[in-house]
Amino acid sequence: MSVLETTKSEQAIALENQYGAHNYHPLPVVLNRGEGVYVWDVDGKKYYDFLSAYSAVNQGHCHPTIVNALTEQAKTLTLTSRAFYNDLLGKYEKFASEYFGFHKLLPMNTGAEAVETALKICRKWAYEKKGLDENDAEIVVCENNFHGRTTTIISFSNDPVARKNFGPYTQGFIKIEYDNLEALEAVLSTNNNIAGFLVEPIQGEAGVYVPSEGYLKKAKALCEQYNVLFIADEVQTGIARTGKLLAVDHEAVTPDILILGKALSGGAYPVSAVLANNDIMEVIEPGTHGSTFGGNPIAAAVAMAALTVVEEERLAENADRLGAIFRSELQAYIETSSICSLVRGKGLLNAIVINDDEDSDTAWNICLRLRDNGLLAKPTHGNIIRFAPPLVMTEEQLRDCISIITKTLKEFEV
Ligand code: IF1
Repeated sequence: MSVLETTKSEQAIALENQYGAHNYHPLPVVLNRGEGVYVWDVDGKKYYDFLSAYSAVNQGHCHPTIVNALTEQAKTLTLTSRAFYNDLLGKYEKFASEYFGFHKLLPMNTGAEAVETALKICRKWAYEKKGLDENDAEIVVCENNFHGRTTTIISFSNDPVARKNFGPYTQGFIKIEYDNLEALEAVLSTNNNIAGFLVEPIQGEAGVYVPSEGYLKKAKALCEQYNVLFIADEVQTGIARTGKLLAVDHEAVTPDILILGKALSGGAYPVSAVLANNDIMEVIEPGTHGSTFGGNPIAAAVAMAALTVVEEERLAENADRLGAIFRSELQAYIETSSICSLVRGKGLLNAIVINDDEDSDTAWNICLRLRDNGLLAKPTHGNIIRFAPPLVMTEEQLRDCISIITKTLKEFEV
């Protein structure tokens, strides 16, 4: 190859650089194929995927059951809009409502849209059922939350990069410390205008921050006591990722409003949803909310297939079992490590903390070396590396991955 020639990877990256908005800083690897726990780059190199598209690909890349549902439905009927009925939406709504144990489902496409939907339902419920005066409703959220990218959602983010210069911001949100029941009780007991409490059962973007045992259960009890809706954002933690179908299942909590996205489609198509019981969902009437693509027949077919795979392949049990192995093996390594100080997580949603400043590039460099060694992961908050492989992984594959990770960390030990 002459010095002027560029590789296929370099060409793909240069095109994105020139013609795409620069709203991401991807790890330099260009993928063009995926199957199960593996992805391949344009030069044919094979990797373990340890991000799973931020937990959207829990069922593994290009799962045949899901791809088949997608392609068959794509050949039959793709979109009707909600101006007319289609023959799959009702079937899917029944299937998913029963699957998660709610009366009703409202279909959307992306996680952020589903969060917005939940916030709208919560506010309308507060005015029409709880009896708050119009425009007085407030929703309690947690510091270091991540719920998406819309203007309302970033209004209650405290990440300066996500927020700055996108104001003016939406009113009506109160931020309290995550994993702090006293803070929740303090705001609920002193403010009569609280409509809901929006929470991630494990904070993903914050660095896979698992709250104290009992936090969710007691938070739900406080919400009940003060007639406030408990809204669980399970976009990232849901659908078997943490070793149970939902992360709230670890504490036997039933949210008033459940928000799902990502793995609801196994990553094959954008599908999100909000679930609630009739007394809450009935505040939504014709014209109050909607989406052109929400509830389309492809989404319905894909989501039913994706949920069927989760059940048939017992992915929650597998995530639970493999997650325990992952954390105990990594913990054993960390005992004698100077570069890595902590492993935490639940099921197959885990992270390690690298012993360096948040603004150091050590974690980034470790991820580059992991890539060279055949495993793809991405740092979050500078010094934390998230590990979230597809849940269809076998124990043998997981042990192979653990040895890649520990071998790579060893190269950085001082
Ligand atoms: C990106 C993190 C993961 C979410 C929760 C709603 C949404 C998300 C709990 C919105 C989205 C994403 C989006 C992705 C990065 C990512 C992420 F790093 F920010 F934390 F998953 F780990 N609620 N999470 O985690 O869903 O509208 O994106 O479908 O590139 O911004 P969306």
